Amino acid sequence: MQRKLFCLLLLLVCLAYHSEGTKADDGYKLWQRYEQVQDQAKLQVYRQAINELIVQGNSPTLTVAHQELQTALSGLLGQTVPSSQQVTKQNVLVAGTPASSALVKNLGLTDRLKAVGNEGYLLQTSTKNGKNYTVIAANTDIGVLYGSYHFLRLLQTQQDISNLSIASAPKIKHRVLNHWDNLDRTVERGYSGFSLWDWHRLPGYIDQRYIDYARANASVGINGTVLTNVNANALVLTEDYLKKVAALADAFRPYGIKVYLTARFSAPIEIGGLKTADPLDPQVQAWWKKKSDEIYSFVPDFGGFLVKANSEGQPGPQNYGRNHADGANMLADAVADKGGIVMWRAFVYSEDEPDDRAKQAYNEFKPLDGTFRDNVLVQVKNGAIDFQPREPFHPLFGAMPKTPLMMEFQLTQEYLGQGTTLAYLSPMYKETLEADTYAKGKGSTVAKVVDGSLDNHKLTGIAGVANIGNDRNWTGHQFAQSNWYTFGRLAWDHALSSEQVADEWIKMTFTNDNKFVAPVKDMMMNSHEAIVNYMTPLGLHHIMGWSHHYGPGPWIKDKHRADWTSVYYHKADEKGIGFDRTKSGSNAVAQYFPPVAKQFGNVKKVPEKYLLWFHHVPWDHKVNSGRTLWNELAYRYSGGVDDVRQMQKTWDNQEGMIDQERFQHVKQLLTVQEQEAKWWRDACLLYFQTFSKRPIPQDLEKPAHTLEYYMSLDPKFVPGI
Ligand code: BDP
Repeated sequence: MQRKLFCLLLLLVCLAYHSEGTKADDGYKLWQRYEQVQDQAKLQVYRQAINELIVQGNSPTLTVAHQELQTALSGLLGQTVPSSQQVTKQNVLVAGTPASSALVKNLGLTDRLKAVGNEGYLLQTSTKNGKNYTVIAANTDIGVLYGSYHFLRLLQTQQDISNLSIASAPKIKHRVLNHWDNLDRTVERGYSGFSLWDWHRLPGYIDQRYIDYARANASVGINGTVLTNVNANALVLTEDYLKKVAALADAFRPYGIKVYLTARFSAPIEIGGLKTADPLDPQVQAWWKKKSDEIYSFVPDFGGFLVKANSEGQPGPQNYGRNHADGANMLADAVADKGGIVMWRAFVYSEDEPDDRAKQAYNEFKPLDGTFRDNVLVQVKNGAIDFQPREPFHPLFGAMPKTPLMMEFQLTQEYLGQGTTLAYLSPMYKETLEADTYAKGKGSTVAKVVDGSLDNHKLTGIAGVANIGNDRNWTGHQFAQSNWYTFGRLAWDHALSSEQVADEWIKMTFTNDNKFVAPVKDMMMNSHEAIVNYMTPLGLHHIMGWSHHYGPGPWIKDKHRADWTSVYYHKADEKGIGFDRTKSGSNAVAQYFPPVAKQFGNVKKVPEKYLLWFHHVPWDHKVNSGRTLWNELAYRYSGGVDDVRQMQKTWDNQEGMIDQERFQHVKQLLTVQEQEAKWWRDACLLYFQTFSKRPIPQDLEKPAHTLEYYMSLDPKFVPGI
């Protein structure tokens, strides 16, 4: 009897453990989990509102929309929704275009549809002949797919769907992931395993991952993917590889995703047998034209090329005395007749140039404004150095009105703690997008430059350097999924708030329970600032470990390039710290429009977060808090560590709210992050103290080791190099 009771108890415990919310979960499903709606009242309402699904039309894209709706609805509603071609029930969910669906055509949406363009959609509640319709309507099949994902998001986040009248269209045309993936499957600056692209088994083997990758991208409106590293390998342009590229393009096409490749500028020599890659040489031009035609024969909707040229040792037009426009235009001509584009990167700085690295891209590119072909976008990183934890916006934004400028954000956390750190990056992206360039007076935000509205460009784009690899959960850190999600959502609509995007992502990824959502959202919202504080507070930058960029390395000096050392950037000495970019220094501030230049150039007016980016500031300088600069630095570094501890507490309180697997994954990584935060704090304060010669304030935690100890740390085989 006792044994029976024990077994029963054991069974109950097991059942409880496996009940909703505690199931083991490896994170593979991202934000597309489609678990049954938790709120019972809402569930009933949804079940009533959708008793039939009608998707008319059978293109590949409509077919995947149909499948996605069916799978998702049966998961979310916990019951199969019958799917038919004719209305037989009372409350019908309809998806289609006026061309694919007579139902959609006759629902009187024609005028409103005009406003949403090629990729947009309407979500509309309406009644006709006594029936109730929830309509997902678009002008194109891909619009229907995007609308379907939006509709599902409403259910996943338990929104009211009883009276829908939503019109949505993307603000930016090309919303593209940049994979820095090599053909040997290593990923430059990748912290989530190896490349998704299994080149060896392509084209014969289509991994289910490719499909799930495409689904995830389409669900947030990403419509392009650059498959290969900007540090390019010409091999990908050879026939064998183009067949593999074609197989990926075929897999992605139904999801509205175009494939792009990086073009190695010296490819005509390396794989074409030519003696030169001079962009003005007719043979070189002919080679690229032929190569492009060949690519289009494999991939008829090939998107075009992304190019890193004359940057960090990569070949480019300057090797032949030509400029960036000469190079970009040659490639642009090669793809123009097929509708291709060239994304030419402005991430350039010269090995031989003694001038401030922050100024060099502007100096090289601004004079070229107006000389690029119509199908060229110049792709500019968010800041002028290189994806630092925080950078002021790049001065090129607003400075090239005749050229469409494409934003390049980094999703992979090269300088932001890499694979171990919880960093929600929406606030950082928004900080740049909302920055005012004053190019055409107040309100000339970076976002308006990028979405084309400031200078009336139709060709617009935004790129995110992907954080995706073959780790089971795609992004290494569970929370890094949020940056993939955010990138897509902001690329579609940069006016969304970081809070809203986080809210959606948490609900879709974990749970709608506000006891979890509210604190976790707060934690995410503060996460970027915490990292900035324990790594590079007050405008410090580029002081991380040599080459792998992991951990602190403010002492890095005497390397073959000054601008790859830390001392070049922080310039600490016994007087103070920071890079003087005002008139008395490099005068980089002058690259901004006057109102911005004035603000950044004035030590009393510069936002404190950029203080040491623009100024060399005495250790005893009083900052906003009333503290001296030295003390403020110490408090910031310590505050960053405290914030991570707070994140740990917040997370610990969530135990039981979600599955153990993801809970433990995040918990362990937060423990690692706390150790790394202390490492940053102690190493940086001890090092800067050798210049400031001032004590660390009494009430702050003391460094655990000596400076020599921190300087001796030399992590090996850091991923991603
Ligand atoms: C830097 C990376 C380097 C990239 C380069 C780039 O350290 O690996 O190749 O940017 O964007 O952030 O080209």
